[in-house]
Amino acid sequence: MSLLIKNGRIITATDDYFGDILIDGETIVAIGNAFDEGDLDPEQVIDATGKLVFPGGIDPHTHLAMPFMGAFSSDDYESGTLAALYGGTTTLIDYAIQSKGESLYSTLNTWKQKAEGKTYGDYSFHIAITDYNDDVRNELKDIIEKEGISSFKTFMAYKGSLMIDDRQMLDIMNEVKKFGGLIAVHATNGDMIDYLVNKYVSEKKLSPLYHYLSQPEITESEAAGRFIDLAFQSGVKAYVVHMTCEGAINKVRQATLRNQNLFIESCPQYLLLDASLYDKDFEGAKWVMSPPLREKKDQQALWSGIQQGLIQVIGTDHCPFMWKDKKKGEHDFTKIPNGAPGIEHRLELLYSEGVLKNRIDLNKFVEINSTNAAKIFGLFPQKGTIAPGSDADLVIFDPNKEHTISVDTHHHNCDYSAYEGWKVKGKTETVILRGQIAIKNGEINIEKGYGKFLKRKKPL
Ligand code: DUC
Ligand code: ZN
Ligand code: ZN
Repeated sequence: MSLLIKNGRIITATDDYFGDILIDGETIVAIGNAFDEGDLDPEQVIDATGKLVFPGGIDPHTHLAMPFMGAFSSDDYESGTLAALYGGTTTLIDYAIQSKGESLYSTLNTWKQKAEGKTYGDYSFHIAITDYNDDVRNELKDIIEKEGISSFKTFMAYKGSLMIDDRQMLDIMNEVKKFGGLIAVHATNGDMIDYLVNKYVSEKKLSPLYHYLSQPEITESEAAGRFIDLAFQSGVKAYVVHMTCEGAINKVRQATLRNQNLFIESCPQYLLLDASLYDKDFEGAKWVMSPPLREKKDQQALWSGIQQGLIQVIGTDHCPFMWKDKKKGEHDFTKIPNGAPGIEHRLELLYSEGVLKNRIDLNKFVEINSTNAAKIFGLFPQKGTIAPGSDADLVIFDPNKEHTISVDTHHHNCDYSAYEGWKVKGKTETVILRGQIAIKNGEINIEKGYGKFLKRKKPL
């Protein structure tokens, strides 16, 4: 199919101009000015006058259909990729979590099976290594070079389940470095948190507020600093997921004094929501996530971190749980499954709260929503930009349309919204995925299963 998008304001990480985009099949074939439709004879034409045209969003941090803390995250690959598309995210990179005793190949196959035939949007996986041993070490080369999984996640917290120790971390780093891969980390100090959780439980302090109090800022700044030092020592490319606070950003700022391949991600919830939500008694469980929401001063530090280039990526850590699952922790915060929904709202929140409030410009908006993730995770230039030869993954965005985020209108399979009642200006109008009009007029136009697994290259 050929498709011509006319008169849009095209925004990439570096450019901002008016033009026409010609798509043939799955690929952008030409960009120009005032293309003559008669000569091109496209099968479809979209007039994007007055609209912004962005590269499709890439969310490199999601948890779909994940078994966790006695429940399953409530979006699977069908509903999760659908909600993502409605919000302008055309590609996501989900976390395949190794179970104890399992090989990395088995982990990858298990998660591929969950996704296969179900997805609307394109997808890949990072593998989270939770049980490291010689057999796992020996799999790393093939997983990177043959399977196209070039990033691995490690946990410095969730003691007793997901957490690994520093010695294991260093060995993983050194092995992954040999093959050009990247190590991502959930950087909070598992022992400190475990100590504080036990203290509050023994004092019968069991409301969601104590989830927050058991993960103070220093648990994150300490672990982030330690991880950054370990990564520097090994020389591996390193990525800290969901950074939330000033103390951790300051560790990143210090590391810029030395030449290190270090990338940082934060999430909309840490930029926009704060810990006062834990004062709402059990309703605070809606925002029980790890790390927890922080303070206003941390939001300011994160926005500054984006402006200063210390934070390169905004993902969502989308990990929704139904309220009935959250209620398992009604009398004990340690039983509240950690996570919240957000995959659909990333672009509109960052546009409304970021661009329109002059915290970021349009180029930075594209950088943090799409281009940098594509570069860091080995998808660029197939994904993450608008250029001839790139996949035709495009968002046509109405900068003036106002709407209110609500459980009544979101596409997440979750019975509450983390942003209920939040008013935003700017809305994804049309979404194109590999040349197909996927979302138009609020309707999905592609079949389930259209989304494809992406083998990734090594990080740039
Ligand atoms: N944090 C969450 O809140 N949920 C999933 C995993 C994580 O690290
Ligand atoms: Zn995490
Ligand atoms: Zn996560």
